[in-house]
Amino acid sequence: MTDLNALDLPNIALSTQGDVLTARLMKSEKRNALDEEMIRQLIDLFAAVPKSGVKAVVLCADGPHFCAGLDLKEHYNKDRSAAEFMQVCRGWHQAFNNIQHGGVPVVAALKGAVVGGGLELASAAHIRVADQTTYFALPEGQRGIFTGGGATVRVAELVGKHRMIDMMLTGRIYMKQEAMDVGLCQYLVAGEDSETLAQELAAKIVQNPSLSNMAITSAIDHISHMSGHDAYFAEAFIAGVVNTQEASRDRLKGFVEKTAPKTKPSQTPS
Ligand code: 1HE
Repeated sequence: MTDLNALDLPNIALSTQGDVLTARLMKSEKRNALDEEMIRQLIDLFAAVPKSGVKAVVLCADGPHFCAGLDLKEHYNKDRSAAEFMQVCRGWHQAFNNIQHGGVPVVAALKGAVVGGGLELASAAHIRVADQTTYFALPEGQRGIFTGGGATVRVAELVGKHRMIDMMLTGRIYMKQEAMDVGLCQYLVAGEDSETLAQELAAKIVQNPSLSNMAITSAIDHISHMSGHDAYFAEAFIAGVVNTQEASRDRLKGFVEKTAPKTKPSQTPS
């Protein structure tokens, strides 16, 4: 098992409750903008998470904003060449691929700005919970730059490429119910606390067998990029492994013996 506390993460605070790790971005003085060092820390953390025994992660941020995207000051001051920035993007891709495909569910608790690279980071999480302050934007067009952290794949998948093009061309901001409606987040809480619901969801998720969670968080995305022919084969193969796992036997027995809960809406009036 990898000890996450042994990692060198000066800007990400870690805490664990049961099987859930909370990873908090701690650069609120910069609105959690992503510089090369923060990306290095995200790469290291999410490479280690699958080997740590953690069963779900809540990704959240210190301060009023989740993440202001690319560190524009660093980018300006370094005056990078094309080749250098391409390497920066490869680091972002590595970090966010580690988040999305590590096999451990990641729930992002969002607030304030989730913009540019901040939205790229959030879209690598499996579940996004927004609060009333959360807003989503891709201000790259206005800044004279382009997305480089996977948005052309992940954000385009969430909202559709035509909406993404509009966001980048016009700087359009989505928030609240409209952000839900276009698919930027799956949950919207009434107040200004997305973390409580994110923790509740994570606590629920860790009750599933880890192999099921790994298949759900990784296989669906991989399969969606395959041809139909290959996808059916891959799905059957994964289901062959997951649906016959030892951890599912008791759950199936519970259904057969009528002790397991049924899948139907709660009787409690809302
Ligand atoms: C930053 C950054 C940053 C804040 N890089 N330093 N991202 C953007 O275009 C968003 C840029 N940021 C903003 O529009 C605003 O800062 C916020 C709306 C996020 C927050 O506003 P506010 O009033 O709460 O804070 P602030 O006073 O603007 O920022 C506080 C400090 O954080 C300030 O530094 P200070 O030294 O003056 O105290 C800001 O300069 C600093 N800060 N955001 C660097 N992004 C792989 S390609 C990805 C491409 C993109 O991500 S494009 C989107 C870039």
